[in-house]
Amino acid sequence: MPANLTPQYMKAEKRYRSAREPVDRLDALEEMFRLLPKHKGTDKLQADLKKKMSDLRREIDSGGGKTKKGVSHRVDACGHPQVVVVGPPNAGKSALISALSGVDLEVAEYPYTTRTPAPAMMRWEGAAIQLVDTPPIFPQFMEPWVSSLVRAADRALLVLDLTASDLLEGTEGALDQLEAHKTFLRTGKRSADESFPVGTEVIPTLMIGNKLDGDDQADGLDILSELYGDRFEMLAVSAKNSAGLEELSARIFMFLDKIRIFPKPPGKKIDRSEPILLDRGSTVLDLATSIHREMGEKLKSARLWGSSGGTADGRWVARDQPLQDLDVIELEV
Ligand SMILES: Nc1nc2c(ncn2[C@@H]2O[C@H](COP(=O)(O)OP(=O)(O)OP(=O)(O)O)[C@@H](O)[C@H]2O)c(=O)[nH]1
Ligand SMILES: [Mg+2]
Repeated sequence: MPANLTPQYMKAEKRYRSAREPVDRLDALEEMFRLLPKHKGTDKLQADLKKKMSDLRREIDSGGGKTKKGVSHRVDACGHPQVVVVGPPNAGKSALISALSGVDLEVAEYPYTTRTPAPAMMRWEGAAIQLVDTPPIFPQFMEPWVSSLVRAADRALLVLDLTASDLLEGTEGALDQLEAHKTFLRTGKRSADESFPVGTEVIPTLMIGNKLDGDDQADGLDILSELYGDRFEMLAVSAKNSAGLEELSARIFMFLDKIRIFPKPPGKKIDRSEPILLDRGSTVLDLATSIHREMGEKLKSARLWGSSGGTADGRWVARDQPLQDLDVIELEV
């Protein structure tokens, strides 16, 4: 037992030992983990706590706990595109999401700062995109629900610390853990002649090299490009000094392959501040249905102001009219 455990830690441990319900035991374990000094001497204890927390979460998720309150790890995107952010510990996932979204997330220099998924909305030219922060993936350990989050998302960002001495081990470890849960990350779509184990999901992912401002980042970039250049498109950024973040925001939007449509209520002026995002190839009817199913059923026709402007602006179009990025539509029901 490491000597430098604090009285607060011992108190949390006592609470753990006397707790009966899995949720209470988990709560106490999480507090113990938070209070545990993180250094080499506590490596074994850290791993032991992580394993116990993971077992308990599994037990609670499968109905073993009396109450599931507070332990669901699903994140509702509320109709917005969802991009999940994963990677090894300390890569700067939370710092990057904070910088992109303006939401204040916990950032710290020790690993495993983030414990539960945290949504944060980023905007790119008015388009709202939900980013989801996740706990780190270690080469020997990943919260099992992280892979479910990734599989449910539209896209993923794999964030890496370009200055890390264990950059390769951390990258490979994270990819291996996800693959063990049938979740394969890569930038391009799956090609027809590839084979994966049954049930594997391929999640379109950008590789993000973070800490571009730090020492030795150039070596990290070279290593990643050489080893993963064929599998991932890579962007190098600094969450700390915002280098590359504008390009990254634009790239995330393009990567989602969405179009922005501005719905115009009849009789009102055109307002281009809050677009609705639809899949490329969507029609007027898709727009109506995305606003409300009943709206789709009742839709008669629509007026369209094209993104490129012109004399036909405000013309009547049919329900099956394909939409273009930045079109303005007035729905007639
Ligand atoms: N130099 C530099 N440091 C950064 C940058 N981004 C994050 N950091 C630092 O890296 C450490 C880890 O940042 P976090 O955002 O907590 O990393 P994380 O990936 O969310 O970590 P976990 O939640 O533990 O997985 C903190 O000390 C940050 O201040 C960056 O762009 N440059
Ligand atoms: Mg974090």
